Amino acid sequence: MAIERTLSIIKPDAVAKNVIGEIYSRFEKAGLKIVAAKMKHLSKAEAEGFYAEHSARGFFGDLVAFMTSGPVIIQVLEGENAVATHRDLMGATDPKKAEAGTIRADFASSIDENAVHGSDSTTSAAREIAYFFSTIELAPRTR
Ligand code: IDP
Repeated sequence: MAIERTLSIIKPDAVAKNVIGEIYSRFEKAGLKIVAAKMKHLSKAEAEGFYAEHSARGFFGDLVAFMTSGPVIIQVLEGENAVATHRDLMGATDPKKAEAGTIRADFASSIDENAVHGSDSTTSAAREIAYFFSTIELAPRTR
């Protein structure tokens, strides 16, 4: 199996609910390593740039307002099939449709405030990781 990296964001609703540790614990139990991480309060321009592919959608303004409503925790996760493993842990975009035991089923309240983001492909992951982390922040681990 391929070792991949993926970008994860714990969104403002989950940070406000004080479940950062609970979510990190799920990553670790699934064999995903946190190889880079930061807390950040996104600017409007940063949120708009990150979600640029959704700029024509009706929910774009609300999405940007939500993502800038409080601090987020952004991390790079590494492991076997990290993109799919992480998407499985997250559950469906709409928490009402998310499988029991997933992060969104347990911590998200609506499709607008759905607790976490995860890259949907290795191509997106490469773009999203580079959007938030510099090369030096992504230095390979020696132990
Ligand atoms: P994902 O986060 O599960 O990958 P995407 O389709 O990439 O889902 O959408 C990005 C984010 O935009 C979602 O996590 C959600 O917060 C928001 N979003 C997506 N679809 C809707 C919608 O129909 N109404 C409101 N917000 C939405």
